[in-house]
Amino acid sequence: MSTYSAIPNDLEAFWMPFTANQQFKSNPRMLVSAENMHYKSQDGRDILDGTAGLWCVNAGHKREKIVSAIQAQVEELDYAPAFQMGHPKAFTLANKLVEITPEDMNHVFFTNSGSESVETALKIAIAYQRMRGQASRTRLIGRERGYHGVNFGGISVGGIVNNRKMFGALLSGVDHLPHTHLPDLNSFSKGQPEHGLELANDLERIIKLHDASTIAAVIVEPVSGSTGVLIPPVGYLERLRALCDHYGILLIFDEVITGFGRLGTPFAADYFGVVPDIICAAKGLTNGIIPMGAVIVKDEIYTQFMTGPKDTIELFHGYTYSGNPVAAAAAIATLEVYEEDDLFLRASELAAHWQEALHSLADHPFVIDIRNIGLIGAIELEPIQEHPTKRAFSAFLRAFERGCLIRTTGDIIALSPPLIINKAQIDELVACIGNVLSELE
Ligand code: PXG
Ligand code: PLP
Repeated sequence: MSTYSAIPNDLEAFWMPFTANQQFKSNPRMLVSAENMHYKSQDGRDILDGTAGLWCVNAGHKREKIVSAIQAQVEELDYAPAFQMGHPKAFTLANKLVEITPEDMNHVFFTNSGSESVETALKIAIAYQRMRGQASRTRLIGRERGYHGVNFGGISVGGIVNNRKMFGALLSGVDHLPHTHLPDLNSFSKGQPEHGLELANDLERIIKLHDASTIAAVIVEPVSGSTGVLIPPVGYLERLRALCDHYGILLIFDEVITGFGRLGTPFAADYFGVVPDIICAAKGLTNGIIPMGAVIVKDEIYTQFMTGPKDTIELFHGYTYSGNPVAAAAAIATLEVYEEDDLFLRASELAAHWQEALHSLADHPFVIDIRNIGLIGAIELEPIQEHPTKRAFSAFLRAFERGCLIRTTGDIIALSPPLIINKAQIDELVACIGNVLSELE
């Protein structure tokens, strides 16, 4: 058969995820290599990475330490069965990880993606309630506009209509909090918006409808990413935490995007000073290089499972690749890089510059909102009448032509560069977007 070619001559076989396949295949955009802050496109151009891949390459591309850890691991132990067998690196990684998680969150279940972390967290929550004698607590509460991956649990608690409407009845026993986007009150907010704390009280309405004794958990992204960067109003997460405590409901933070330094702290839980019962992580755990996710739980949850007979499996759940040796080696090296380069502080060092640079675009054509937190930013554009998403997607294409990788969702440009970005590169990214906005129709 054919040998590898950097230029595939037939694009049909690969059904691309979350992509307009027909459009892409008629005019493909290929990346062929990457280093530090840049991709190289197939036509040889350097592309400034404004999105850390898909919010995952937090330490920048081709980090030598991570590359060699992976190479060495493949040579030493390629695979080990995940069930009823162990290998040292999965334990080393779990220990290393709990050093940077909030206090009292010292137990880790490994998965292979954010979507799997979400399914795992939801299952643990329901099983935990049963284990502690609250078997009637089976309902799961998500939020409008939430993104929790693409598996059935995740799209059920998620709140993005296009991700849900094609896939039938989804999980039963799910309800949703309202989203927190209040453009009339909060547009052009810098950091946490002022208005909207009371939206957390909607949990009490849901509790009145279903009764607290039927609710296992609430799952939210501390900062919603995929839906176009929705930042929690001041006091909102604190209020959710207080209500969950009061009613015996577990609080799950889906930190797939916010974990590993995106806000200038290890996790968003640290940034907001609100500690959930369960954290879902993925992406930055291995710097995006090898698929891996993790679910971190409070000691109390793990301990509850460890009370039964010693020879019985406590949780009937796991993946062939849970704690995979190569992924574990990549994650250990990644955590070392974050530590050595102080990357968890980086977003807070850059936050003020990032905020000023982004908000300098406020007067550009079609800009209806700009919002930012840590090293996350969003520029919301006025949609073209009857053609939502078109204007932002055209910005994405133009930015790529001009040498910058941005992400768009709906008519929102979402930005999340690698944490190694410097101020000059922030200015370059923002200038690129400014030029693109001026060209838009
Ligand atoms: N939860 C959250 C909060 C996420 O952001 C997932 C779960 C699912 O992770 P996996 O690894 O299964 O994709 C995510 C993923 C984008 C974008 O540009 C966001 C994600 C994935 C791809 C693109 O908005 N988030
Ligand atoms: N489907 C079949 C038929 C399987 O045997 C397995 C795992 O053994 C799976 C799905 C689940 O695969 P994974 O553990 O990689 O999620």
